Amino acid sequence: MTELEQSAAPGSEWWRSAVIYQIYPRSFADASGDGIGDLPGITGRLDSLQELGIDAIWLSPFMTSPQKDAGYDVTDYRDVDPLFGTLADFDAMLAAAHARGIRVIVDLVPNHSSDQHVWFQAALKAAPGSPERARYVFRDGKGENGELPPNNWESVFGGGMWERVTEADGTPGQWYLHIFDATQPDFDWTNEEVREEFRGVLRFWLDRGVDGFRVDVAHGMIKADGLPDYTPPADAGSMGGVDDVPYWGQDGVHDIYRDWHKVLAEYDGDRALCGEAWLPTLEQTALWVRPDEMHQTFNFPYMMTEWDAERIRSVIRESLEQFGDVGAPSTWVLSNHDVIRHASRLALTADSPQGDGIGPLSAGKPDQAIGLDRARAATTVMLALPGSSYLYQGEELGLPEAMEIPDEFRQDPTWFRTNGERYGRDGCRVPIPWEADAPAFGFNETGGSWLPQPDEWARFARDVEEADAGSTLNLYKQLLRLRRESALGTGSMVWEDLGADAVAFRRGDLHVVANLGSAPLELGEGVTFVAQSQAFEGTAVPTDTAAWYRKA
Ligand code: ISL
Repeated sequence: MTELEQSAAPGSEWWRSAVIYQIYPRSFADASGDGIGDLPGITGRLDSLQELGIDAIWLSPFMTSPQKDAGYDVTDYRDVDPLFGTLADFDAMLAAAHARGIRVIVDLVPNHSSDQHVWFQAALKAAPGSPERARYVFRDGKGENGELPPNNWESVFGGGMWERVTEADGTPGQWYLHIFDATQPDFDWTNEEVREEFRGVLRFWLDRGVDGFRVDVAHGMIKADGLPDYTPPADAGSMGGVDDVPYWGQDGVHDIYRDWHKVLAEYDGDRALCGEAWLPTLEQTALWVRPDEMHQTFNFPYMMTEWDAERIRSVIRESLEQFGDVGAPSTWVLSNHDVIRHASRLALTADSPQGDGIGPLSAGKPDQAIGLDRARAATTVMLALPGSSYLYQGEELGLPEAMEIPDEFRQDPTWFRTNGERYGRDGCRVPIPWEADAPAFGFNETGGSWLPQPDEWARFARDVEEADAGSTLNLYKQLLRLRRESALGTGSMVWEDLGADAVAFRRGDLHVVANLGSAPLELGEGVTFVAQSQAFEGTAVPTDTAAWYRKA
């Protein structure tokens, strides 16, 4: 590698450099004690997030929902589900966050609603061809009596993408499309009524004062004309194939975001849209953040990069290029509520691929110590990169994936739709530990927890880690403080060549290195360490370790 300088696209808006902490409301803090987290629980724990040193929070959905997909199945986009509290609780949480200088982004789920949404219920009662059906994707089936689905698409959660309805007169009827669970019918976004409804939803939350939206399935809202058959290539993996997939990344989605961009621009304070668009290449991903579209989009190619120095260097380099070309910041993310926690994922082997979750019977479970070392090193690199970083609740504690959840507790629709062939995502969604000696590790006062917490999580509890100078929590706090002091979220970086097994670059006079090789990496004389992903003596960086340092 030669000396190559790369910059984050310039601009002063907060979202270009913010560290945004994802709260999964069910599993963060439970004030009501019913075993499911809630908004008052979040309000009560905001001080901990302020101490952590993040800039903003993103809340996964808390709107009214029958919870068939943990809230990603909404019945009322303008209200809070009683499980999580009330609109007044939301306002109180928002005010309390703002009072601490923490911005708030809410999750918006526009690709599909719940099947319990009034619009879908009306569509079921209405006739084929009616305006009620036209808000969703209803089609006649194939075959002599319409008994076959309209095409061969397969749901992300397993099984087919179509469900047949029974018409009002009791006869088997049309089919409706659902990219995800059958309880999550897709809207028809070519319908102006749907567009107008969501402009209203955006305004509802913007008027309440939210700083932006994380937009669910931002690559799926438009389907190719004629809904042609499509079979993903066998090696597509979790990122999908690179070919033209008729339900992902269709050109028409961009018109929707250009429209939303204008809605947000009517408001003060740099409100932002962040797209959840799983695209296999960075070139495609960057299309979501052209200047008149979204402000950020998740960098999933970065998140999915395995623990390999060459691949990590190259995905960082390409991210800065591709996002920079359209004037957007790159985002960086290592964990969220859909993937195996990175403290486990980064130690997976080819025998235990990522994507299906890990459960009691999974082969080749990751080594926890190696996973945690790598996770801490990966975060130490990530928080030094120019751009905006996303953290997922619990990663600041070094939480591993919960791998031993008994089957009877599982709730992810993936588990049910594949008859247990894929464990799904429950393992990264377990309520997080706050106090080692409290009921449910301080998640609430009753000890209830919608997914069981592993006993070993006592050692990851926040109070234990607060008291331990070498804990993952104190590493995160230190990195976030230094990142803020040195404004690392903006500006340029210069790549350094410290060998094939290193990821190394410089931010001004601050050097960053991660050693992914099997031998220690000697940095030589005159080095002063500012941060180490795990403590070591001398100037040789151990395997699976990262550091920030200055040179004499
Ligand atoms: O597109 C994919 C693979 O190519 C999927 O990973 C998909 O984009 C992803 O599962 C979407 O996730 C989001 O929407 C789901 C919800 O279950 C997830 O929790 C949410 O993050 C349906 O709303």
